[in-house]
Amino acid sequence: MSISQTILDIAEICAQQGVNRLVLSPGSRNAPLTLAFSRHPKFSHHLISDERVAGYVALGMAQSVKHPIILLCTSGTAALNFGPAISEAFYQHIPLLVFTADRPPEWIDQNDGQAIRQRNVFENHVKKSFELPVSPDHKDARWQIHRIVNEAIISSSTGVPGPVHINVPLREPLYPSDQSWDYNSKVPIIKFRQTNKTLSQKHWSCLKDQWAGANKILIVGGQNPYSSTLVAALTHIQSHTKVPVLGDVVSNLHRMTNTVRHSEVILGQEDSRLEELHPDLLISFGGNLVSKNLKLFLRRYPPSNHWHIQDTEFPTDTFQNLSEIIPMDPGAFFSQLSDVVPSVPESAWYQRWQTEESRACEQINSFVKIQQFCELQAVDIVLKAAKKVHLHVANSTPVRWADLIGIAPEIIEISANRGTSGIDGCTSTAVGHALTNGKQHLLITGDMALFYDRNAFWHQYKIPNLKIVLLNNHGGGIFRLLDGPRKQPELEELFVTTQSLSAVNFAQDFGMKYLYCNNAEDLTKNLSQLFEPYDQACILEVKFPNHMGDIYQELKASFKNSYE
Ligand SMILES: Cc1ncc(C[n+]2csc(CCOP(=O)(O)OP(=O)(O)O)c2C)c(N)n1
Repeated sequence: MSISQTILDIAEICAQQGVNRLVLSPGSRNAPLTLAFSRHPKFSHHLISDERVAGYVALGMAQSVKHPIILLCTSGTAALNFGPAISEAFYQHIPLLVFTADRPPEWIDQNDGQAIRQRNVFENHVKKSFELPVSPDHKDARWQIHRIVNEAIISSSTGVPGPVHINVPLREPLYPSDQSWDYNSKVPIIKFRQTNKTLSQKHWSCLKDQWAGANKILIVGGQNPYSSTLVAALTHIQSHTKVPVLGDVVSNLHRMTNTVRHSEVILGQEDSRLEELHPDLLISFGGNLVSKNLKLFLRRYPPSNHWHIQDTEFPTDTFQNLSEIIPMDPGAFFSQLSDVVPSVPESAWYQRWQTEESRACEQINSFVKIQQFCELQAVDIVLKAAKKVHLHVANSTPVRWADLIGIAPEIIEISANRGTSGIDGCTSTAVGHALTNGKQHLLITGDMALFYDRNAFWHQYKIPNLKIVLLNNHGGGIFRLLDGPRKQPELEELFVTTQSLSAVNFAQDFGMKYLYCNNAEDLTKNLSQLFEPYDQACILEVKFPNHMGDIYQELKASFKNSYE
């Protein structure tokens, strides 16, 4: 009984294309692919039993190595569980090569086990979906399979990267017996020669005219992985033209000087003061923004022109006033823009934003200092202590507190699942990062997000370079902050969904070092312990005397009255 040579060719093509990291989940239907990949000398693999976790771990790995990671699972609901991570990868433009083993097509809807409609099952959240022919040994089928695997790899990593799905119907036998296992190094490899996009002189002169016609130009960065080219280009355009650069906490511009990082505070002011701050030319790049006030402000005060820099053909009109799509890499665009637009020695507009920034920075620091121990203060203490770490912030309030406080240049990079803002994979994504490099990784997370994704540690891999700060307010604390839910009598039961778990058993289950504190002093002490080396991940659970609800209302009010 033998496994088709074409299945081995799939692994060989991936290996020769440099796609040689695999995250797989157990099953029988996927056994031929499992063995084809894991027996290949060039492959490394991680076995993760929970497919939802496997998806997010692969996402974190792909984000870290900036290269497609292979995901593999068996047929049935196993495949559906890749869905959440695939949608996050789609919106964050992260390359994943998703293989789902499947029953032969004639068995779908025939009451056969683990048989669901997998063809195109992720079509709304992948760049491309493919289904391989069920009989892979006919010469034309082999040619088609070779071509599809090459095309899928190219599609996942070129243009705007993203997830690509290959559904693989497989007949029995699924397990080899006395078969010689040879990879055919002569498999066809299709190379894609990436070009660097730029604009014609005609387009540059149009943009130059718009630039010249604008008095108040603003550059806004949404979610973006750290890029030294982009930081260098923006630093130059800012000093050359005195145009303010607003960087959301997930824009990874924190290692740039003079960026405006407290837009949530600055734009939380009375409306009357915001009028003066609105731009007439807005230039944006990157993905989602965390700051709600910034989004509302840019929608409220539409500029005459809005350029969005992103290598894509479909418009992302987050502020409802998009006028230009510039399909270029932002780093390349801003470095070329410096050669096209005139230098400006000084600008009151630039100075105004710098003044707002330093005032807001002072304001948030003094507000945090005088509070009783709470999540906001805890995040402030943690962020000030964190040095040379890759920071991961979970959705809900942790990412919002990080955005309000701002992060220091000592933070290597920041990651957050802001593509879809789910709380279901924040821990697994950080685990994926930590499994790919020796850097120190720090995750700041809420309790719902951590316990929801506790299977992120249900595997055999030790993660000594992962440190976790758990802000345990026993439920979805964010709902105690939002005007809508906090006024409902059902708040605690139906929105906060109060929960009683603490992390002691969690840490024990997964052999982690456990630390605990419930005040600022002990937090500072425990943080130095947290960053000590251990042979497994370490978790510091932080508890709070009271809820943040009223403190947050006070904070918002302080933004409004900041000029009185
Ligand atoms: C998968 C998923 N389910 C539900 C939600 C809705 N949601 C947003 S925040 C939140 C509560 C998160 O609680 P926790 O992680 O403890 O953070 P906290 O609000 O306390 O900061 C929920 C349920 C979501 N974003 N993602």
